Amino acid sequence: MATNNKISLTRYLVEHQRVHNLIPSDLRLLLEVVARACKGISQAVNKGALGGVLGAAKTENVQGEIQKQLDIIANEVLIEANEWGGHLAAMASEEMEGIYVVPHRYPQGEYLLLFDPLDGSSNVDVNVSIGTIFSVLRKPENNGAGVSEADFLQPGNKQVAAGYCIYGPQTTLVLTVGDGVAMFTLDREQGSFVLTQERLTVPADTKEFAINMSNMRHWDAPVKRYIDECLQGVEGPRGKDFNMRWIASMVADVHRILTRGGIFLYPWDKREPGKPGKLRLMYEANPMGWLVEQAGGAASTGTQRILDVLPTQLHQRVSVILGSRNEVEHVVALHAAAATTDAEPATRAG
Ligand code: P6P
Repeated sequence: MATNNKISLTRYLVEHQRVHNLIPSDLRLLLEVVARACKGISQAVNKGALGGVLGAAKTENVQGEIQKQLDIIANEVLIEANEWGGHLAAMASEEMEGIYVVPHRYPQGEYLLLFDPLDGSSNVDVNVSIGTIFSVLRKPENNGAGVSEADFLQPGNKQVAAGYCIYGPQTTLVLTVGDGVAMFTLDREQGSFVLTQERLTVPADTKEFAINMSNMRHWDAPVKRYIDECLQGVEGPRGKDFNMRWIASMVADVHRILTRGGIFLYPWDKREPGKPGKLRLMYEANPMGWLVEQAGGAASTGTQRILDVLPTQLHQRVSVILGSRNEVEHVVALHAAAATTDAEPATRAG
């Protein structure tokens, strides 16, 4: 029988454990369980109306957002899949106010798992791609004391693994363990994730920006200036025309950027001036920021590298500007110039 040259997720992780000594076996097992849970979520999402799971639940999440039935289902799938394995001490989710400590009937492990179980879920009812975002941290040494929320409050540069699974025309898992970014496509006949791209790289330059333009009047000056210069096109200071995309599903917008480049912005705006942004640091910006950096891109709040932000709250939000490195650096330069009102950065064409 011809041996197919397909490399499964399991083989990729075993080789990263054995050959590159990059990941311990517990982390490999954790990632395989997360991937299996994502397959289960994909099945539920793909059923759509036939599964009777579309539409809103009768509850709100910790963010005060109406939960979709699939938000709750995805959250439960991830909890149930991961709580018994022995590699986790606790989990945190966009859909749960506090942390979920692994019950004492199961062995406690050395890792902390954070996730947005179904990001972009408002799109599920209109059949637009959505996804699961996850981040893995090590549980800090705490001399045998129980795990607490404070253990989760680590900057994104402490992540040991991060990824997402996008539920679209294909179900695709995108993952980093610190050795670049790999993409795995679900082979539904085999029921396994197969390596389809070993090392994703984000082009350093782009002509495509992703932002919710309806918020333009609320943005801060540097973001307004950046978008305005993009809209001026080839006659403007950038000397080139730009395209715009906004799927309103971070997983889908980031997947496009990892695949062909671009810049994604969800900046602070004055609708809720007390909040630094809409997206959450711990289980959206940090994992996506690390993936983009591992693919050669950049991820900034506008004034700071996202992965260096020191968290103070589990569900805190952050301003997000990520994607093609040169474009992100250009937006950061506009923020720096605005901070020193007398300095004006030369708007770099190209
Ligand atoms: P808006 C989805 O609700 C989400 O959290 C991200 O996936 C997405 O990028 C953003 O919000 C969309 O926000 O304000 O454009 O609906």
